[in-house]
Amino acid sequence: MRGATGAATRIEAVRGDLTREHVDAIVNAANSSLLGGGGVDGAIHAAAGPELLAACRELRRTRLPGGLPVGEAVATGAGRLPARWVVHTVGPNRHAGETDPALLSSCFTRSLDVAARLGARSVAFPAVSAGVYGWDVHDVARLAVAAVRGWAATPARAGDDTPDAVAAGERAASGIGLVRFVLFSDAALAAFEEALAAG
Ligand code: AR6
Repeated sequence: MRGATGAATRIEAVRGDLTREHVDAIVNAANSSLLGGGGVDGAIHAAAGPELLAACRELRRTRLPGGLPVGEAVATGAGRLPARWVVHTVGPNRHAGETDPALLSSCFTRSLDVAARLGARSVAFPAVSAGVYGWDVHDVARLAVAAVRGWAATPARAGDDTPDAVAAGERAASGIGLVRFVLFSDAALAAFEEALAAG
């Protein structure tokens, strides 16, 4: 059960292509430049069209001249995608020595914070960092499921206006009723199903 609304957040895993998801927000496994790349990032930019890259360039010019830090998240529109928004996050790159699991958990919780603030009701994630960035998909699945469950379960604390409490208030007031992990392979799907079944 989640916070003040008492509504449950459904968490599920499916096999599929994130670019075809009809949810309010899809999450992009981007890099700090936000200017595109391979993997799911490349697929999202290809399917969304030039509007997405233009929005990312604008973010770099205005709010993020130094790029998006690892573990953080930021939203743009979604161009031609069926989703309304793309939430861009940057996973830790194991090949660059970024092995702190808290950074990967943060990708999921910060993305949900951003999506909640937009008013999204459904959010779809890929297996952030499980491709080019070299994390074991089982580790990603465990961390992702725990992070989303923790996010959905954290209650707001009335009268507390610290940044953590404000974020908790946004979580509690959020209408995110569905979080879907969209996996590109049977092996990745199995890893997420195992993590979900582990309660
Ligand atoms: N739908 C769902 N999942 C997908 C799709 C898709 N269309 N395409 C790939 N995946 P990766 P990372 C899976 O490499 O490890 C980029 O160049 C893929 O099988 O996309 O966070 C960025 O610009 C894997 O399980 O992201 C960064 O430089 C998962 O998505 C870097 O790669 C994530 O793999 C980020 O690396």
